[in-house]
Amino acid sequence: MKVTKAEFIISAVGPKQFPVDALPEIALAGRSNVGKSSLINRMINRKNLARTSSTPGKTQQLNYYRINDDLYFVDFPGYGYAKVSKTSRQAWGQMIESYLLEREQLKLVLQMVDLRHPPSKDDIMMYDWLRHHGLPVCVVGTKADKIPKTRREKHYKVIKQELGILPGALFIPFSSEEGMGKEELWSVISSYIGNENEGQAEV
Ligand SMILES: Nc1nc2c(ncn2[C@@H]2O[C@H](COP(=O)(O)OP(=O)(O)OP(=O)(O)O)[C@@H](O)[C@H]2O)c(=O)[nH]1
Ligand SMILES: [Mg+2]
Repeated sequence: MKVTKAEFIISAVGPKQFPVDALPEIALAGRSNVGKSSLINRMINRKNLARTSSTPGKTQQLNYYRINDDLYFVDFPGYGYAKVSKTSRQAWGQMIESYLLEREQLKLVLQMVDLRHPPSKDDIMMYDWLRHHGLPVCVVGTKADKIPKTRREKHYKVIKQELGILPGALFIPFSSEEGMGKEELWSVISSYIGNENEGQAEV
Protein backbone atom coordinates (compact mmCIF):
# COMPACT_ATOMS: atom_id res chain seq x y z
CA MET A 1 0.00 0.00 0.00
CA LYS A 2 1.46 3.32 -1.02
CA VAL A 3 0.22 5.92 1.46
CA THR A 4 -0.02 9.28 -0.24
CA LYS A 5 -2.58 10.88 2.02
CA ALA A 6 -3.50 10.34 5.64
CA GLU A 7 -5.78 12.57 7.61
CA PHE A 8 -7.58 12.67 10.91
CA ILE A 9 -11.31 12.83 10.23
CA ILE A 10 -13.26 12.80 13.48
CA SER A 11 -13.40 11.68 17.08
CA ALA A 12 -16.80 10.06 16.96
CA VAL A 13 -18.84 9.63 20.12
CA GLY A 14 -21.62 7.72 18.36
CA PRO A 15 -22.83 6.27 15.04
CA LYS A 16 -24.29 9.58 13.85
CA GLN A 17 -20.77 10.88 13.50
CA PHE A 18 -19.35 7.92 11.61
CA PRO A 19 -18.24 8.68 8.04
CA VAL A 20 -20.81 8.00 5.35
CA ASP A 21 -18.53 7.33 2.38
CA ALA A 22 -18.52 3.54 2.97
CA LEU A 23 -14.75 2.98 2.77
CA PRO A 24 -13.56 -0.22 4.45
CA GLU A 25 -12.67 0.18 8.12
CA ILE A 26 -9.87 -1.46 10.11
CA ALA A 27 -10.41 -1.22 13.86
CA LEU A 28 -7.68 -1.21 16.49
CA ALA A 29 -8.56 -2.67 19.87
CA GLY A 30 -6.33 -3.17 22.84
CA ARG A 31 -5.73 -1.98 26.33
CA SER A 32 -4.58 1.53 27.07
CA ASN A 33 -0.97 2.20 26.28
CA VAL A 34 -0.52 -0.94 24.17
CA GLY A 35 0.54 1.15 21.18
CA LYS A 36 -2.54 1.60 18.99
CA SER A 37 -1.88 5.20 18.01
CA SER A 38 1.82 4.50 17.53
CA LEU A 39 0.99 1.66 15.16
CA ILE A 40 -1.16 3.94 13.01
CA ASN A 41 1.62 6.51 12.84
CA ARG A 42 4.15 3.85 11.84
CA MET A 43 1.85 2.35 9.20
CA ILE A 44 1.51 5.73 7.49
CA ASN A 45 5.02 7.03 8.20
CA ARG A 46 3.88 10.01 10.21
CA LYS A 47 5.34 11.02 13.53
CA ASN A 48 2.24 12.17 15.28
CA LEU A 49 -0.95 12.11 13.23
CA ALA A 50 -2.57 9.70 15.67
CA ARG A 51 -2.11 11.20 19.09
CA THR A 52 0.02 9.05 21.32
CA SER A 53 -0.79 9.50 24.94
CA SER A 54 1.38 9.64 27.98
CA THR A 55 -1.88 9.57 29.95
CA PRO A 56 -3.43 6.16 29.34
CA GLY A 57 -7.19 6.00 29.07
CA LYS A 58 -7.53 9.51 27.68
CA THR A 59 -9.04 8.63 24.33
CA GLN A 60 -12.72 7.95 24.86
CA GLN A 61 -13.99 8.22 21.30
CA LEU A 62 -13.58 6.32 18.07
CA ASN A 63 -10.88 8.19 16.21
CA TYR A 64 -11.19 7.93 12.45
CA TYR A 65 -8.16 8.31 10.17
CA ARG A 66 -8.63 8.16 6.40
CA ILE A 67 -5.76 6.59 4.48
CA ASN A 68 -5.61 7.62 0.80
CA ASP A 69 -9.12 7.08 -0.45
CA ASP A 70 -8.77 3.40 0.44
CA LEU A 71 -9.65 2.82 4.08
CA TYR A 72 -10.13 4.14 7.59
CA PHE A 73 -8.19 3.19 10.64
CA VAL A 74 -10.55 3.36 13.59
CA ASP A 75 -8.60 3.83 16.81
CA PHE A 76 -10.61 2.54 19.79
CA PRO A 77 -10.35 3.88 23.29
CA GLY A 78 -8.10 1.57 25.30
CA TYR A 79 -9.77 -0.90 27.62
CA GLY A 80 -8.74 -2.15 31.03
CA TYR A 81 -7.56 1.10 32.50
CA ALA A 82 -8.09 0.82 36.24
CA LYS A 83 -8.85 4.46 36.96
CA VAL A 84 -11.76 4.63 34.55
CA SER A 85 -15.09 4.65 36.38
CA LYS A 86 -17.55 1.79 36.10
CA THR A 87 -20.03 4.01 34.30
CA SER A 88 -17.59 5.06 31.64
CA ARG A 89 -16.41 1.46 31.29
CA GLN A 90 -20.00 0.45 30.56
CA ALA A 91 -20.37 3.26 28.07
CA TRP A 92 -17.15 2.07 26.41
CA GLY A 93 -18.49 -1.45 26.22
CA GLN A 94 -21.77 -0.39 24.64
CA MET A 95 -20.19 1.86 22.07
CA ILE A 96 -17.59 -0.70 21.03
CA GLU A 97 -20.02 -3.57 21.03
CA SER A 98 -22.52 -1.88 18.79
CA TYR A 99 -19.76 -0.70 16.46
CA LEU A 100 -18.27 -4.19 16.19
CA LEU A 101 -21.58 -5.94 15.67
CA GLU A 102 -23.33 -3.44 13.43
CA ARG A 103 -20.78 -1.62 11.35
CA GLU A 104 -20.94 -3.05 7.84
CA GLN A 105 -17.78 -1.30 6.71
CA LEU A 106 -15.71 -3.07 9.35
CA LYS A 107 -13.39 -5.49 7.56
CA LEU A 108 -10.83 -6.49 10.17
CA VAL A 109 -10.09 -5.98 13.86
CA LEU A 110 -6.49 -5.61 14.90
CA GLN A 111 -6.36 -6.88 18.43
CA MET A 112 -3.23 -5.47 19.98
CA VAL A 113 -1.38 -7.11 22.87
CA ASP A 114 1.87 -6.09 24.51
CA LEU A 115 4.47 -8.73 23.66
CA ARG A 116 6.31 -8.19 26.90
CA HIS A 117 3.56 -9.56 29.12
CA PRO A 118 1.15 -12.48 29.07
CA PRO A 119 -2.24 -11.34 27.78
CA SER A 120 -4.52 -9.75 30.39
CA LYS A 121 -7.97 -11.08 31.26
CA ASP A 122 -9.41 -8.27 29.16
CA ASP A 123 -7.25 -9.30 26.18
CA ILE A 124 -8.45 -12.89 26.47
CA MET A 125 -12.10 -11.85 26.84
CA MET A 126 -11.83 -9.54 23.85
CA TYR A 127 -10.26 -12.16 21.60
CA ASP A 128 -12.83 -14.78 22.65
CA TRP A 129 -15.66 -12.33 22.09
CA LEU A 130 -14.43 -11.37 18.62
CA ARG A 131 -14.13 -14.99 17.57
CA HIS A 132 -17.44 -15.93 19.14
CA HIS A 133 -19.09 -13.33 16.91
CA GLY A 134 -17.16 -14.51 13.89
CA LEU A 135 -15.34 -11.22 13.35
CA PRO A 136 -12.13 -11.28 11.29
CA VAL A 137 -9.29 -10.61 13.69
CA CYS A 138 -5.53 -10.29 13.48
CA VAL A 139 -3.57 -10.28 16.73
CA VAL A 140 -0.75 -7.74 16.67
CA GLY A 141 1.96 -8.13 19.30
CA THR A 142 3.38 -4.69 20.07
CA LYS A 143 6.70 -3.31 21.35
CA ALA A 144 8.79 -6.18 19.94
CA ASP A 145 11.84 -3.92 20.06
CA LYS A 146 11.69 -3.99 23.85
CA ILE A 147 12.40 -7.72 23.94
CA PRO A 148 15.85 -9.07 23.11
CA LYS A 149 15.79 -10.95 19.79
CA THR A 150 16.76 -14.27 21.37
CA ARG A 151 13.74 -14.17 23.70
CA ARG A 152 11.08 -13.09 21.24
CA GLU A 153 9.96 -16.57 20.10
CA LYS A 154 9.27 -17.48 23.72
CA HIS A 155 7.07 -14.42 24.17
CA TYR A 156 5.18 -15.19 20.94
CA LYS A 157 4.52 -18.68 22.22
CA VAL A 158 3.07 -17.45 25.53
CA ILE A 159 0.76 -15.01 23.74
CA LYS A 160 -0.43 -17.64 21.28
CA GLN A 161 -1.02 -20.23 23.97
CA GLU A 162 -2.84 -18.01 26.42
CA LEU A 163 -5.03 -16.31 23.84
CA GLY A 164 -5.66 -19.63 22.14
CA ILE A 165 -4.49 -18.49 18.71
CA LEU A 166 -4.89 -21.53 16.48
CA PRO A 167 -2.17 -22.56 14.03
CA GLY A 168 -2.65 -20.56 10.86
CA ALA A 169 -4.62 -17.78 12.59
CA LEU A 170 -3.29 -14.27 12.12
CA PHE A 171 -0.57 -13.12 14.53
CA ILE A 172 1.95 -10.40 13.67
CA PRO A 173 4.79 -9.24 15.93
CA PHE A 174 5.21 -5.50 15.52
CA SER A 175 7.42 -2.59 16.51
CA SER A 176 6.30 0.98 16.00
CA GLU A 177 9.77 2.03 17.04
CA GLU A 178 11.65 0.02 14.40
CA GLY A 179 9.03 -0.78 11.78
CA MET A 180 9.04 -4.54 12.23
CA GLY A 181 5.83 -6.16 10.98
CA LYS A 182 4.69 -3.16 8.97
CA GLU A 183 4.84 -4.75 5.51
CA GLU A 184 3.25 -7.97 6.73
CA LEU A 185 0.41 -6.02 8.32
CA TRP A 186 -0.19 -3.95 5.19
CA SER A 187 -0.34 -7.16 3.24
CA VAL A 188 -2.97 -8.62 5.59
CA ILE A 189 -4.99 -5.39 5.61
CA SER A 190 -4.88 -5.20 1.81
CA SER A 191 -6.28 -8.69 1.51
CA TYR A 192 -9.18 -7.84 3.84
CA ILE A 193 -10.15 -4.67 2.01
CA GLY A 194 -10.07 -6.39 -1.36
CA ASN A 195 -6.78 -4.93 -2.48
CA GLU A 196 -4.59 -8.06 -2.60
CA ASN A 197 -2.37 -6.93 -5.41
CA GLU A 198 -1.05 -4.00 -3.50
CA GLY A 199 -0.09 -5.99 -0.45
CA GLN A 200 3.60 -6.24 -1.18
CA ALA A 201 4.22 -2.68 -2.32
CA GLU A 202 6.35 -0.27 -0.33
CA VAL A 203 4.69 2.48 1.65
N1 LIG B 1 9.57 0.95 22.36
C1 LIG B 1 8.33 1.03 21.89
N2 LIG B 1 7.44 1.88 22.46
C2 LIG B 1 6.18 1.91 21.96
C3 LIG B 1 5.78 1.10 20.86
N3 LIG B 1 4.47 1.34 20.61
C4 LIG B 1 4.08 2.28 21.52
N4 LIG B 1 5.10 2.63 22.34
C5 LIG B 1 5.04 3.63 23.44
O1 LIG B 1 4.00 3.25 24.34
C6 LIG B 1 3.27 4.39 24.80
C7 LIG B 1 1.80 4.26 24.46
O2 LIG B 1 1.62 4.26 23.06
P1 LIG B 1 0.26 4.75 22.36
O3 LIG B 1 0.43 4.50 20.90
O4 LIG B 1 -0.11 6.10 22.81
O5 LIG B 1 -0.77 3.69 22.99
P2 LIG B 1 -2.35 3.62 22.78
O6 LIG B 1 -2.69 2.17 22.70
O7 LIG B 1 -2.77 4.45 21.62
O8 LIG B 1 -2.90 4.22 24.16
P3 LIG B 1 -4.37 4.86 24.47
O9 LIG B 1 -4.66 5.85 23.40
O10 LIG B 1 -4.21 5.46 25.81
O11 LIG B 1 -5.33 3.71 24.47
C8 LIG B 1 3.95 5.60 24.14
O12 LIG B 1 4.87 6.13 25.03
C9 LIG B 1 4.65 5.00 22.93
O13 LIG B 1 5.78 5.73 22.54
C10 LIG B 1 6.76 0.22 20.27
O14 LIG B 1 6.51 -0.54 19.32
N5 LIG B 1 8.01 0.24 20.83
MG1 LIG C 1 -4.12 6.06 21.49
